[in-house]
Order: sequence, then structure tokens, then C-alpha cells
Amino acid sequence: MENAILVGLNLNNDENIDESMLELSNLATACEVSVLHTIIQKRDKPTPNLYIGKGKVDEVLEAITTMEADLVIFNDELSPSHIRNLESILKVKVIDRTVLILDIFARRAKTKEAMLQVELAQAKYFMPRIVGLHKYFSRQKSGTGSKGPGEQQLELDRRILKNRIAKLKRALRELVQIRRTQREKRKKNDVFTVSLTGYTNSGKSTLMNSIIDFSTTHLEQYVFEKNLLFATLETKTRNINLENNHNFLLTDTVGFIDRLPHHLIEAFKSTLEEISEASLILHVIDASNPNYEGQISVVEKVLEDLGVSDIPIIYVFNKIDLVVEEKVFIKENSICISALNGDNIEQLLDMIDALLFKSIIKTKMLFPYNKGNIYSELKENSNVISTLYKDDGIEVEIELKKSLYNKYKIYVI
Ligand SMILES: Nc1nc2c(ncn2[C@@H]2O[C@H](COP(=O)(O)OP(=O)(O)OP(=O)(O)O)[C@@H](O)[C@H]2O)c(=O)[nH]1
Ligand SMILES: [Mg+2]
Repeated sequence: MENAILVGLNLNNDENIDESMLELSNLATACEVSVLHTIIQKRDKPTPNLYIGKGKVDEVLEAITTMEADLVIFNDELSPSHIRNLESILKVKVIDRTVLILDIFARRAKTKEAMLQVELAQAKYFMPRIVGLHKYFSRQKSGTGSKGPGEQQLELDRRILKNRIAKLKRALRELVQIRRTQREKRKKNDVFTVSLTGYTNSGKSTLMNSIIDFSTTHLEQYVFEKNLLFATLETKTRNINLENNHNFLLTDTVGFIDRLPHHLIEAFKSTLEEISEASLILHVIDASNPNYEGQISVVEKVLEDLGVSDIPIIYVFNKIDLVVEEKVFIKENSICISALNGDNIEQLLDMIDALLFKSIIKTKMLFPYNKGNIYSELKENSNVISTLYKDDGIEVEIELKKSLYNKYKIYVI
């Protein structure tokens, strides 16, 4: 177990700095690092050599000595030269928030795709830092940040890491192709998809399970939920069937965090494509978090980076059971729920239903027997409520999308 001092720079009097340091501490705990002390410095901008002021570095050094720390973790991504300069004075390993996040992702990745994605992000992060790493990997063979692209590769030179990056990209491209094909198939079937998105630990997976409970088919498997940062890395899709026989696919995926490393966003783009292709997004918010508004902004910024626009969003204020003080959640298209105890899930499903199926038309049609193929097509793509075999053809009561309605409206009776 490593013992760490946390260091944060409070730029421009950020009122959320304490929350941000608490989050860093949680990230450290998730990496099995024990946090001894937190040091914050107020400044307008980082210093060119040491990131924080020289006096503050002395304070950190003193804390390291008196508390016997063997690791210093900065709340922001440090440049390779900042790390080098700080390590030469502090004489212990210096890492940053990015390394912690990458480390957690590496610990959590289970599927081949997630492992490749994380390794790619790590390799890209370590690429410009490889010289410094040689130094401390020869000194210390384990610990946070070293579960990197693997010590093996780090012993090798930049060129080999570069080849590895190219190889990872190739392997990922193949997997992405498989995922795309699956999605295309779904699209052809004209099924709506709803994507769960939000800050990590906001309750996305719990909500998914809660919605599965309300689904009439009861056949779908639950997903993993836990009080853990980044409990979910792999995308999971489940079929949800509502009481009125409307159905849609619900997708759960990786959560976001403040200062999510851009290499990770890049590497996870293929996974996150699911979000950008959804018919509807449920933005799940931990309403009990004091900084829930800041978290909403982080998520909205990542969605923007992913090029998500024009997709309707429902703001789902979750964990409302934990909210004691009066708070007003003003956002249009929003709802307060508790995914844990099932409060307001039915109302949320009504909202989803109304948004998804608003352009759906309910009608009666009659298909002559020689047009049986159209009937078969519609049976696959629409919701056939009842079928009657009459002398002059097949009479159906049906709910279908506007486009299909327009195509076949000559059969309407
Ligand atoms: N009190 C309360 N706790 C909740 C609620 N919803 C989720 N939680 C808890 O919050 C924690 C995180 O829940 P998850 O569903 O795993 O969160 P997530 O958004 O999927 O998190 P990641 O996959 O890590 O991004 C778990 O301990 C849940 O039990 C809620 O409505 N009320
Ligand atoms: Mg989850």
C-alpha cells in the first residue's frame, strides 16, 4: 500500500476545490493508495518549473518527511518536465489525476475491447513521459501508475511503444467494425435506443436494473452496479418492453468525470458512439452531490466533444431519497427519481414512452392477400396490435412510424 500526499492548485478561487480534492482522494482510494494529507495552493496560474510555488514545494517536502509518504498526487495533468523537476526535489514518485483515472480503468477493464482501449490511452499518455519512467521503474517496480502499458513495454524504447500503439489501433478498428455491424442491424430493425449517460457513480446501472424490473418480459439480465468510481466500463444493452407493448433498447455505458483524460475519451470513442446514435439520452444526475451542477456541466461538455447534438435528453435527478434540504432542480424535461428504491420510475418510463413514440401513428390497414410481403415487413418493424384474416385480405390494427405510414397509407381503412 502506498501512502500519498495530495496536492491541488486552486485556480481563480474555484469554489468547488474541496469537492474536487475529495474526488481525487476517492480516485486514490480506488487505486488502493492511502491518503495522508491534502495541500492546496491558491494561484492565478501554474508556475513554469514546478507547477506550484517553491514555498509550497517545501511544504510538500516537509509533509513527505514527517508523514513518511512515498507518493505525491497532483489534481491536474502535469507535463513531463513538471514531473521530472518535482521528483528531483521531492525524491518520491509524483503522479497526477490522469494516471489515477487510467489506473482505475486498467483495473476495471474486463472485456478485450475495454482492455485494448485502456492500454491505448495509457500508451499515448506515457509516450512523451517514457524517459522519466525508465528512471523510476528501475527504482520501483510496482504501485500506482505502473500497471501501465506494462513494465515490459516501458523497458523498451519509444519506437516499440509507437508500434504497440499502431497495433492496438488496428485491433480496436476490427472490434469497432463488429460493433458497428451490430448497430446497423439494430437500426434496420427500426428499434429505438435509449442511452444512459452521466457522471460516474450517479446511478446509471442501478437505474438500468430498476427499469429492467419494470419491463414486462422479465428475461433480461441485471448489470453490475456498485458504489465504485467507474464500476461500468463495458457497454451493456438490454431490451425493455413496456406494458403497452412498446419496446426499446436501453444502453448503459462508462461514466464521466471531471478532467477525464482526453486520451481516454479518444480511446473510448467507439464505445461512446452508442450515445451519439441513440434516439434519446437519459442524463443521470446524483442530485445528492453538493456539486451536482458542476457534474452536469462536465457531462454536457463531454457530450459536446462527442458531437452529440439534436438528441432529446431527459435530465434524471437521481438519489432523491438522499436529498434532505430543499433544492429546486430546474431543467425542462427533467424528473426526480430514486433508482435504488424505485420511486418515480413508472413516471420516467411514461416520459420515455411519450418522447420515443410521439411520431408513432396508430391505424387500421387492410392488405390484399397478394401483398402479404408488406404485412410481413410491417410485422417486423412495427407494433401489430391485432390481426384478422378476412375474405378480402389481412386486416391489422397497427402502430407504425410516420415514414412507414406514409409509404403504405393507401392500405389504410
Ligand atoms: N441512496 C441511493 N443510492 C443510489 C441510488 N441510485 C444508485 N445509488 C447507489 O449509487 C452507487 C453507484 O451506483 P451505480 O448504478 O453503480 O452508478 P453508475 O452511474 O452506474 O456508476 P459507474 O458505472 O461507476 O459510472 C451504488 O452504491 C448505488 O447503490 C439512489 O437512488 N439512491
Ligand atoms: Mg455503472
